[in-house]
Amino acid sequence: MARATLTTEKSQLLQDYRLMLLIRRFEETSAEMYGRGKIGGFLHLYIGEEAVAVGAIKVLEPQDYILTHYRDHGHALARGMDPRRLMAELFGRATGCSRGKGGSMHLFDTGLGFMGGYAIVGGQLPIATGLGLASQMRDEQRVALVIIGDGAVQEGEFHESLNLAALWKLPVVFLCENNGYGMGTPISKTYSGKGIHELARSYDIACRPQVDGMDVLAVREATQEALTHARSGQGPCFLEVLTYRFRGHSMADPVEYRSREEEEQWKQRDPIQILRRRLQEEGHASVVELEAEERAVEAEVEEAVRFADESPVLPPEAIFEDVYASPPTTPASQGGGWRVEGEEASSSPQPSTLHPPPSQVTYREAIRTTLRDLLRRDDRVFLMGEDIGEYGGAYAVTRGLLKEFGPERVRNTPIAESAIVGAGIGAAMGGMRPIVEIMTINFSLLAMDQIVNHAAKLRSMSGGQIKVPLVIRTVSGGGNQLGAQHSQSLEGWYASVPGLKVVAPATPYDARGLLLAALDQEDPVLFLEHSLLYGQRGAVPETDYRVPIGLADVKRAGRDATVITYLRMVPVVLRAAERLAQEGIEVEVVDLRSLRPLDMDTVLASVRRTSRAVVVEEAWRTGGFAAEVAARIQEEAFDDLDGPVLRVAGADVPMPYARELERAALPSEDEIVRAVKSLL
Ligand SMILES: Cc1ncc(C[n+]2csc(CCOP(=O)(O)OP(=O)(O)O)c2C)c(N)n1
Repeated sequence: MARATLTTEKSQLLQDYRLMLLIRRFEETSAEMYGRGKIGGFLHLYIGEEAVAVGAIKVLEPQDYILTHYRDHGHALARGMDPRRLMAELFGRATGCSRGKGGSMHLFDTGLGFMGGYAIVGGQLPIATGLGLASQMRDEQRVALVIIGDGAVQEGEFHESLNLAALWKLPVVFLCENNGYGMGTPISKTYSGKGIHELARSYDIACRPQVDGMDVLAVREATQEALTHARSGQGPCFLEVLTYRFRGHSMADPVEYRSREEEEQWKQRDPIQILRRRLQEEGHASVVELEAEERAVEAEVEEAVRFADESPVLPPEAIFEDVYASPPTTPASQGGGWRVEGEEASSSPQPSTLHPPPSQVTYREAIRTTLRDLLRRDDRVFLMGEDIGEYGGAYAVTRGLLKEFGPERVRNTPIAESAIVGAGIGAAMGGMRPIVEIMTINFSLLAMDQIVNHAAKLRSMSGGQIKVPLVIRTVSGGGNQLGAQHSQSLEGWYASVPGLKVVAPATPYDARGLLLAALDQEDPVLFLEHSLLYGQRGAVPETDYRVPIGLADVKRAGRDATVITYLRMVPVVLRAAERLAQEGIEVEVVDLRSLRPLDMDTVLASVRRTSRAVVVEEAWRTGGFAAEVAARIQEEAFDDLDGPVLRVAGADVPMPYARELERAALPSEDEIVRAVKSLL
């Protein structure tokens, strides 16, 4: 028995030694390749910290997840990533682990549960929390190990994520590589507390403070304990591991902020030398054996360089691949309209039959009923947001759903927008179909990093490996005297982001159809609602119909001018069109319904027939989405136009409170009527 333990220990220690050495040689070679111009961008080396990656990652189970930061080469190698694919990624080659689209800071290998390197400090924390949530909800026994630097602990996302993980007892292990510095600022100048682990303790999270990160066995033992704790359903664990990077923050760093003596002191505790000594002193390996390992590692890294060097780069047209996962929305210039898989594209300029006579359900009820249907039919669907439970949502959309589905599937969250969206992203990556609610688009700015830098980009950065089927519901626009911080229309910002889909239903029928379509997507969808539409009534079939994402709708036919609009401005424009009709002017009203993808085919077909275009939106005029639509019309249909493309938009002011002033800041029927007449 003792003999078996010794053998196991020997082979494990030798494996650790070899892996740490592989990381060291890989990094030294990367630095050399960087110097030769083979590697671009930043390059953050892991030299000195090898024991942390190997100690922590080797004890994970194959099903566990790892998320880390931009100093990720060591973590990827420790998880078993092929050094050839890693070097090829640094070289920007098609054979790289992220097809050359991620680079050094964004390594991915979902087959290994390696869910990415993230270059936004702290950005991976809420996502790891979401993966933990998915694991818990699916009863999978998977732990998410999330590695951060000490620099991340002052980010809001750190606190939001620790709190959420602790509240919901999620199987997450937070590992902080405390190497004493952010880029060049020591932690003593950025953190006023006593020890980083105290932050975790304040959320009642089990902690292991000050683990010796230069000793692979100490890291291994601490991580093992943390994993057992997390896997047993007791909630997250926090490890603070003390380590040191022997090189600069990146290759560009001359390291002028710390003394050579300090560096020398740490180098005395070189983790590879510590392990080498132990292997020799305890009789696990002879010098001959160790040298054989060293030669093998040398050869492996050389082979990685050769492989990377000989690998091709993706062709330029491949930049358009991996942006969206769902194929549905391809420009159907061949056939008109935008197409959803299995749906016929509509090229009809006729008003659709989609807006039946006023009756049955409100816009709010249409959304609520659809959420209920989705929850009933698919176990993967769950709702998450502030006050969506007992309170029923700030706009009462989710009222009653908690009672029917319980707190697991209708989850009240803390007021923590970043964690809500990030956890949604992680849960989506982990196989769930989350629908998260952000009370208003104004508050989405607190989650903008998660929406724009993460949800939208993960697929591309991972070379097509990650899918984020997340729906984010939120309310846009004004008209309720809620002042500047609750009333803006910011969707144009999101509509400019590749990787996101943005939809904006104006009718109960479109709301149900677009929500059902949104849940079919494998991509993140921002689903916009408007508080002044919630009471609007319309007929809504209970069937499973879809309103294709990326398909506009002609809400009124006309020959004299086209007015293009969306969301709350649709009924306003329709009323203006009614008035114009009384004067014999027939306006065609195109409701975009989707801002991204944008159905320019329907817009252009209409404009080509009427020769006149006005774009109406509630958002600020400068840089608004109407500017994009107007630019596209003049680029693509200039010769068909009888006049300039006009815009009627919100005033360029923060939304004022007083009823009369708010009215003055929003587009009015009168302005729309005037704009159309000015073209005739
Ligand atoms: C949100 C954000 N702010 C700033 C930066 C720039 N930046 C990159 S690395 C870094 C220091 C991070 O230090 P730490 O988390 O301790 O990790 P380490 O580099 O020491 O491994 C900073 C400020 C960034 N990438 N993201």
